[in-house]
Amino acid sequence: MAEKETQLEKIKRLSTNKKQIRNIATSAHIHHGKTALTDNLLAASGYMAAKSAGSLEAGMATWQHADEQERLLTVDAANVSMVHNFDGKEYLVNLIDTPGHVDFSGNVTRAMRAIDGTIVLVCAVEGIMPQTETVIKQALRERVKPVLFINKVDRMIKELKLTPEQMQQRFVKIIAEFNTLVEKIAEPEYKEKWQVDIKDGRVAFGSARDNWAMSVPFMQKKGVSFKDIISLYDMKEEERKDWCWKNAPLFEVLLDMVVKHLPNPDEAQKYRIPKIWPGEPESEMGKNLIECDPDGKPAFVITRIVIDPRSGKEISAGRLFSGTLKVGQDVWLNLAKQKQKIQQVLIYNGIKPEQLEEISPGNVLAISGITGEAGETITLEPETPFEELKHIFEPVITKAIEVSKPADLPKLIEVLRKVAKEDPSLKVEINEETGENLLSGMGELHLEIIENRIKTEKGVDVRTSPPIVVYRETVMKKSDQAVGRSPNKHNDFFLVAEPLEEEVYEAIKNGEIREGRVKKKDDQLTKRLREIGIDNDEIRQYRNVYKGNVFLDKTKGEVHIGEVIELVLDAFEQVCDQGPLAREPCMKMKISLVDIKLHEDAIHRGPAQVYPAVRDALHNAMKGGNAVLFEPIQIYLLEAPTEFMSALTGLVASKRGQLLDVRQDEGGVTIKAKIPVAEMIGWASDLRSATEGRGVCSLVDQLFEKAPNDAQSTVIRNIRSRKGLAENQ
Ligand SMILES: Nc1nc2c(ncn2[C@@H]2O[C@H](COP(=O)(O)OP(=O)(O)OP(=O)(O)O)[C@@H](O)[C@H]2O)c(=O)[nH]1
Ligand SMILES: [Mg+2]
Repeated sequence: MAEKETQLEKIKRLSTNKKQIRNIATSAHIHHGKTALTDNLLAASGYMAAKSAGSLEAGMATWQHADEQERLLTVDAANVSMVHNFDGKEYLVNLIDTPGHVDFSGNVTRAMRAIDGTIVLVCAVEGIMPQTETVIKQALRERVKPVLFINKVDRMIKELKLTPEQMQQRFVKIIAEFNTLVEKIAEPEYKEKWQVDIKDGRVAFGSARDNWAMSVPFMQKKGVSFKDIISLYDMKEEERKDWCWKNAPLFEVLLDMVVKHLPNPDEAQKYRIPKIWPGEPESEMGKNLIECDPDGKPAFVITRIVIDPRSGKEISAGRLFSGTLKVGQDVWLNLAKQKQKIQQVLIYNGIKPEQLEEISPGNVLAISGITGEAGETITLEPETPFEELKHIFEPVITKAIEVSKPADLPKLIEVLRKVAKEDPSLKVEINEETGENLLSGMGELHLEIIENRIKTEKGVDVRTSPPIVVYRETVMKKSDQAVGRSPNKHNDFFLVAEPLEEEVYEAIKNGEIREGRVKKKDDQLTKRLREIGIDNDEIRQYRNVYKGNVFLDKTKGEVHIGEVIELVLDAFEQVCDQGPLAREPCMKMKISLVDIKLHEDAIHRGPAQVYPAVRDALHNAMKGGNAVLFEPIQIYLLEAPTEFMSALTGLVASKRGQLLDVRQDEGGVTIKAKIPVAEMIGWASDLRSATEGRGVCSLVDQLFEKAPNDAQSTVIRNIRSRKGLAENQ
């Protein structure tokens, strides 16, 4: 039977056997070798010619956009599936190759929802880098278990010419740093359990490009020593390839590690579901999810949307956590609140999505016929949706985008809606009245790629403005009670604005406190606020958590409050989106409704009365709280040979930057610096010229800080004039 079975039939058979599935990703700092590894794994499973696997020049199999080949980097996450034999059993490995460039790391956040384990790659020469820490954070937040692959060991042998002892020392150092990160980031239960151990085989090392890998258990099995490995590169190329294929096959070492040490969906969902799904674990849905039950109620989460350029059809890839998805099924989209019909269910066969009649839970798969958004939970009837897919960084760079030919405007608007759907890290603001459309992204490269795709793939000729920095508005101190009166003068709202507690803000940012209106008693919110030390009375007053701001209702015994509170919260959200200083978004504010005077008759307190009154009250309260602008700041790690130390520090100083740390060792100089995003325009070329092209930089973190006092009024004036705001607007 085995001979007659096609690859697709085999995948189909394995996809129904939960114990023999692994859902994984590659994740790493930029260019540490994720795609080379993915390509070589695909090649070994017979999906592509071994000759061109992992070859940048020939093009990576998983690169699906021309810009990825042009720029030699991964932009989009790519889903692939393959079959691996381990200990006489076959396993279906669903793998997502993720991008390393920080501008695209939203794709990593979303991929993590679909998988249970990840291969974290670390370049043996560069070691642990800032983005390594970010991917570990992204994985652990979703309870995705990591294993470690130390890659580019060929460079370590050929360039650094290390002895077997030095090589081992270097591995030990990388592993120790990796484990320190796991210890620092993981939840208490996983701090130790998920540290990797070289002896038990949760660490492999090798060369993704040269198609070999090793682990300590594999070395013992094959009787290979570190000395043998070092002398690999003394062999002729053909001879080395043969030796590696026999003694150190990349696919076998890596996929054995995956099968042995990463969980199957059945095991993983038991502890992942309580973290990523906020519903009641004892409910029927809860039990179905925890058991990854094929006969249970279906629950599918969209993690990525691809729009077919020719047919315009949307393919939604994601993870099926429970139940069976079938062609023709009527399903419910919990965020969109709509019924829709599934047209196709697709499973990956290599890189190719192929149609099946139905697919079982615990798989990464795709469906068509649905128009949803990434993060959507698809079920049969309304259910508690999964936790929001919240990215670590926010978009900080914006460009205005306009069409060259006015007749193209409607087409541009349609295209912008599509790109925003395919790339949820992109924020699109469409203003059909003024025609000013804004694109906000994670960095200059991100916007450049999007602009190019609009031109080349979507065929609309567009122009963009120079980058605009998006600021934040907030308050510096607690205001007095401020009032806002409705236009009919029958309703008064009294508000107080004050800075939100740092810990509450952090908890919102980390996703420990969920954003949204607080409808009924929310146990998770109560628990977290209590841990922070917020008193019980105040916890009960929480009504809304919106973009890093909170709204509290402190009124007592007001009979009509229930009828207007939703309107009050609408107006609060409007001001959070566009603050009073320059219509920039607000952050880190605690707004309290302390008193309210309402007209007896509901007809006199509708939206037209409540909205302007609450907005006024809020504007006045923010004024009383010393409203200021915060600017986005990025923390970078800069590296260059030692002779460029003063050039680097000079460059940082010229960008209003601040040195946080300067280190020097045999590898060169490493500087940690804090630089305002407003000064980062043109950074890549400035860095290149300051270091003769030998400096590299990577983003460590992003935050907002008060813009300098002497710049506040100029910046506000500039933003207001750009937006065409009148004095009293
Ligand atoms: N010497 C050496 N080079 C490697 C190895 N693995 C990958 N490379 C090279 O490193 C560069 C980046 O490889 P990719 O596989 O594209 O890395 P990546 O992590 O997918 O990159 P991004 O997705 O853009 O973050 C390419 O030039 C590869 O040929 C390796 O084991 N040894
Ligand atoms: Mg890649």
